[in-house]
Amino acid sequence: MPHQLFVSPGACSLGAHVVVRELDLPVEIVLSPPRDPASRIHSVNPLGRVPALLLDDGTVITENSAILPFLADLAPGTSLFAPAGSAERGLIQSWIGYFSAEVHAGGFRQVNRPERYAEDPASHEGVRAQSRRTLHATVAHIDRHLATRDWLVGGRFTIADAYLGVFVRWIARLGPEFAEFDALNRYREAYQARPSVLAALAAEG
Ligand SMILES: N[C@@H](CCC(=O)N[C@@H](CS)C(=O)NCC(=O)O)C(=O)O
Repeated sequence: MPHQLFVSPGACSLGAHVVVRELDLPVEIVLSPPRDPASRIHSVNPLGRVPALLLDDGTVITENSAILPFLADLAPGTSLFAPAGSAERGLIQSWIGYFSAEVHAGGFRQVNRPERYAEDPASHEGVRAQSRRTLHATVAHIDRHLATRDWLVGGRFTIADAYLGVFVRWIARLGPEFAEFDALNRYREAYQARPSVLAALAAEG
C-alpha cells in the first residue's frame, strides 16, 4: 500500500496536498474531515487532526512542520526544499515554524476557537478581538517580507510557500482590515494559479 496523506477541504492540510502534487509523489490522498466522527482520521491520529501521513510501514507522522519536509525528502534534490546544512533549508524551516506556531496556533486558532482559551462565553468576543489584533501584526511581518519577492525563500516556490498559501487563503476571509496587504494579495493570486493548487482544490471539492 502507498503512503496515505489524510486531508480535509478548507484545512491546513492543503499545503501538504500541494507538495504531493508539485512533486507527483506516489502518495494516496485520503479525504477525511475531522468534524465527521466516522472519519478514518480519528483512528489514524489520536488528536483527530489533519494533516496526517500514514506510511506504508504503519508509521504515522503528524504536524505540518514534520510532514512538509518529509514529503520533500521523498524527492531528493527537489527545488521545493534545500540541502541539509544549507542556509536556505534553515530559512524554509524557519518560515514553516512561524506559520505553525504564530499564524496558526497563535493566531487563527484563537480567532476561530476562543472557547479553547477562555471558559466564560462572555469573554469570547474579547479573546477574538485581541487575537485578531495579534494576527494582524503577525501577518504584516509576512507581507513586508514579500513586498520585494515573489516567493518566501530563494526566488522559487518551496514547501514553505505550499504551506503559506493555506493561511493567505484564510486571511482573505478575515474582513476589511486584512485586505490592505498588497504583497499577500498578489501572492494569493500567484498561489491559486499554480496547477498543483488548482488540482488539489478540485480533488478536495
Ligand atoms: N499543529 C497542527 C495543527 C493541525 C490542525 O489543527 N488541523 C486542523 C485543520 S486546519 C484540524 O484537523 N482540526 C480538527 C480539530 O482540531 O478537531 C499541524 O500543523 O499539523
